[in-house]
Amino acid sequence: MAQNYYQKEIETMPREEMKKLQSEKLVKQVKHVYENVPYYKKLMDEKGVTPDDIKSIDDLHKLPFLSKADLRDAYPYGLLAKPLDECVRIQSTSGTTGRRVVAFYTQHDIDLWEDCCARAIIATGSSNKDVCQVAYGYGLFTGGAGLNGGSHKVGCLTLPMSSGNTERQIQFMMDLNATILCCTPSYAAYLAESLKEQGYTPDKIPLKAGIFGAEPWTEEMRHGIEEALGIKAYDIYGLTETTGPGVAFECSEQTGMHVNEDHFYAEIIDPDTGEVLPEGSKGELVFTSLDKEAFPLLRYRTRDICVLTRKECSCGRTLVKMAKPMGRTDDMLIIRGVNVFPSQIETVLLNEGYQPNYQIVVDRVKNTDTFEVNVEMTPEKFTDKIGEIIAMEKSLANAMKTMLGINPTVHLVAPKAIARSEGKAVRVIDKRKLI
Ligand code: DLL
Repeated sequence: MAQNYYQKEIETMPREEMKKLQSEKLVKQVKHVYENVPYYKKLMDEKGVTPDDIKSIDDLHKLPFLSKADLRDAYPYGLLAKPLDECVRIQSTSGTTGRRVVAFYTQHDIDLWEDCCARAIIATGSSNKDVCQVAYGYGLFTGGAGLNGGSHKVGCLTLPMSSGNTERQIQFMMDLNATILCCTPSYAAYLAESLKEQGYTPDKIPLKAGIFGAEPWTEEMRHGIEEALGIKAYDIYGLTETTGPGVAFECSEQTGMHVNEDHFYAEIIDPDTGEVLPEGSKGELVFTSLDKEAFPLLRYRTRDICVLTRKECSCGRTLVKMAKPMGRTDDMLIIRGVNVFPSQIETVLLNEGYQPNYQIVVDRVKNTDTFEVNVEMTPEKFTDKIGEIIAMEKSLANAMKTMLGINPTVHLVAPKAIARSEGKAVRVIDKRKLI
């Protein structure tokens, strides 16, 4: 297959040249952050490192890490490196109170982010002749905005559908002959099922490629979607803290995602010791924004477990490749594309006068995540009146929806009904087998 690149010079840059480019950017970036972000300057001072110690990308390991806890501490402006009047946008994670991450962008940051998404779109063999249906959520979530911007850059006719409203998605897909679909893999699978139910066979579906990410998905799921829609399905990775989707993207080889490493330098570390691990080792993925202006995180610990490889790729790109994330070092779940921490459920329960005796059960039925929370009634709240139980379940589910942004089904169970564990409580039963 003839290879298409959006920014060929960068995407196929020889290793040594890339290292030089990264080094130049890093030296400038560390100075920018040191001078403009007192929070990070303090971390560097505590570690006894100054911008003068950073002469090339080989010195990166001298810098301190940043974690989600730092983002929380510094919320909302503590890691901002540009005056607010130079910022043009915020985006935010799907998480909520306490865990919310707010990322700021200058126009330059938006531009480089959209370039990354454009690289991902072009890598699927698409061009300005294509019609790109963006069915990721628009709004604070980065999925819609990122792919929308990338699609504009490529010059595709962009359908800014946002997520949900399956009937309308199908109507526009068919009437406007959408050729690229961007959404979460679970929504792609759901759309595929709905299309089938309406009698559309793959040969009647105009799509040729899908760009799916924001949550873990398996090779089996990929094959299922590819077959059902008659397309090639490409993975895309990213996180709000670094920009959003497009930090890494898949090419026609479909053996991992090329990291846009001229903007985001990737390291794999031992999550326990922080030691940088050699290529091919499994560990925690860490990113450094090399040229973002407003929210330039250095050595940000993603908590995603991953492997990096520099094996030659048949697509001609020299950008380092990351494997599909293989899990997380924390307890974050991704349910219907939304990041959920068990501690958020706990907070709701305590706020609502329950004890934190609960169990989350997640499954995937007909390609949609189910999300149930079993909660013990306290002796004080105990009742056997069905009407009261239903009202209490509804009210708890509403409180959880407010906290999480997605709706669980809450089941109240009798006090002491949830098995007590002798060791760590088993809070989550995830039956989805995503890895
Ligand atoms: O999910 C950004 C995104 C939007 C990526 C659209 C791809 C497509 P957050 O909500 O901040 O940002 O969640 C980031 O999602 O640390 C991973 O754990 C997970 N994740 C993202 N992409 C993938 C993927 C967006 N392709 C967190 N495979 C990350 C597995 C993924 N996990």
